[in-house]
Amino acid sequence: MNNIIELYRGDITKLNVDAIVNAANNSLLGGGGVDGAIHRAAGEELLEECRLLNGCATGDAKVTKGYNLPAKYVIHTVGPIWSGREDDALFLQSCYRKSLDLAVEINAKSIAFPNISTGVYRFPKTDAADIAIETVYQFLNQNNFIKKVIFAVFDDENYQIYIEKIKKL
Ligand code: AR6
Repeated sequence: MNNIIELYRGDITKLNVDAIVNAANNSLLGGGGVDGAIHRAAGEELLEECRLLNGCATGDAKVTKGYNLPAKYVIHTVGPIWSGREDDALFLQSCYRKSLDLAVEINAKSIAFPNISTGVYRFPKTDAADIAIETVYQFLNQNNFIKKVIFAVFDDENYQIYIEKIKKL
């Protein structure tokens, strides 16, 4: 498992993988944070394709091409805005799970995730990391199609959290 899961520190838009995951909002029409960075790097055509998707429910995922990105595809998922309720965790888990399912559907063997919901959406970072790692780990135990899963961490706090947790896998 250790050679499938990888930790990368930096900008997810630079990664040359089959699919990168976007932490989007329900409109899928762009925003700040990683969403803004992905739209800027992919170019205008990404927004044009997103307009055809009619948004996305929280916990769900939809795919577009990657346009000017090195990644072939962008899987847009919508994390929960942290509320403190129990279903926050279920929605976040669903983001990872549905993104992985979609990756298999589009034949993506390598996928990179940002730390969904841990920015503007304020999901506690340690809990979010537990959910992300656990969901990916479980998926990889049941499915051997995906050969590389990269956790792309951008901020110091997430980096420290992930490095500790990944060591223990
Ligand atoms: N590469 C990788 N990770 C990044 C990058 C990057 N270029 N830029 C930021 N991050 P956020 P959310 C990390 O706020 O909490 C948007 O406006 C960042 O350090 O981007 O799911 C959407 O349109 C953090 O750990 O996403 C939504 O409205 C993580 O990405 C809303 O924000 C997620 O932070 C979604 O909020």
